[in-house]
Amino acid sequence: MARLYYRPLVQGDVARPPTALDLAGGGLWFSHVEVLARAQAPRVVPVDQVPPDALETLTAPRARGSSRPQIMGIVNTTPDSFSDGGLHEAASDAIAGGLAMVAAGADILDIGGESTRPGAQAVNIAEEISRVVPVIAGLRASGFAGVISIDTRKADVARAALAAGANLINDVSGFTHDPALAGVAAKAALPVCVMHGPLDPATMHLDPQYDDVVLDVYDWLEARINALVTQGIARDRIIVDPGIGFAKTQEHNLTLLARLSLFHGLGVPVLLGASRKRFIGTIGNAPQATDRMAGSIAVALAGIAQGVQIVRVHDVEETAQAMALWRASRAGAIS
Ligand code: PMM
Repeated sequence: MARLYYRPLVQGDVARPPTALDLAGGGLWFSHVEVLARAQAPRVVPVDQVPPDALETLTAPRARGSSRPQIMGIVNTTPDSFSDGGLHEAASDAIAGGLAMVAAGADILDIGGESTRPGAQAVNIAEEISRVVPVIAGLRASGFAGVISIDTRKADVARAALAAGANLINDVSGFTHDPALAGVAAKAALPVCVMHGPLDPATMHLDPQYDDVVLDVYDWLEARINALVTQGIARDRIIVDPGIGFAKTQEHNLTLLARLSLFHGLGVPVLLGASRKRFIGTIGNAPQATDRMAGSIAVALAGIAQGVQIVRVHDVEETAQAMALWRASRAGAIS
C-alpha cells in the first residue's frame, strides 16, 4: 500500500473547534488534515482519523521554539549576488547592513559568500572564507550575540566561520555537497539548516524533474535528517527548508508553497526562503530583484499562515512590520 502523508490544514482564527490541536507547540492550530499519497487524489479528514504517532509529531513543541516566527536576514557578501548587486561586497557595509537588520527585527543573520543563484559558478574556498570571516568577526566585535548562520556547502568555510563566531550552518545542498560538513556540525554541536537542493547550482535550473514534487522533497529531507542523525547531529538541532527556486520550475515552487505545511510532519522547524526569487518577479511583474519586496512579503506571510517557523528575507524591517500587523489583526490583539 502506498505510504500516506498527513498535511495539517493550518488555521489561526480566534474561534477554534474543541477538537483542534496545536500545531508544533502552539500559536496556530488544525482540526483537519489533508491525506496525500503518490498517484492518489488528496482527501481531507478530521484529526481523529489520523494515526496518533503522526499527530504527536505535528503537535510537539519544536526545539528553540518561539512565540512568533523568526526572521533570518540575508547578508550577502558575494559581488555577484543576484539580489543586491554586490552592495555588501565590502565587509564594513555587510556588518552595518547586518546590524541594521538586527535593529529592525532580525533574529538570525545568514552570511553567505558563494552565490547560489541559478547558473552561478563555484567560488574557491579561500575566496569564500575571505568574504565571510571578516563579516562574522565584525558582527561579533560589534557586540551582536544572536544567531549567525554561515550559508555554505563547504566544511573548510564552515570551520573558519565557526571559529569567527558563526553558530548555525545553512547548507543549500542539504549536506550532500561536501561529505565533511556534517562532521563539522556534529563536532560543534550546533544547529543546521538542511535545504532541499540536491543539484549543482551551475546546472540545477536546466530541467528539474519530479515524480511528485511535494512528496519527493519531503522524502529527500526525511532521508537527509536520518542520515545527519546517524552522523551525530541531534534531531532537535535540525531545521528543514524545501529550497524554493533550487532545481525547481515556477510550477514546482508554487506547488510546494501551496502545501508547505506538509513539512511539519518531519517534526522539526521549517524555514522558507523565497525572498526576491525569480517566480516573484515573473508573477509580480518585477524583472529587477530589488523591486520584489511586496511580493516577497506576501509569500513570507503565506508561509507563516502555514506555520513556518523561520522566514529568510532581504527586507527585514518591512517583513517585521508586515508580520506584526498580520498577527495582531488576526489575533485581535498585539502578540
Ligand atoms: N536561498 C539562497 C541562498 N541560501 N538558504 C536557505 N536555507 N534557503 C534558501 O532559500 C536560500 C539559501 C538564494 O540566494 P540569495 O541569498 O541571494 O537569496
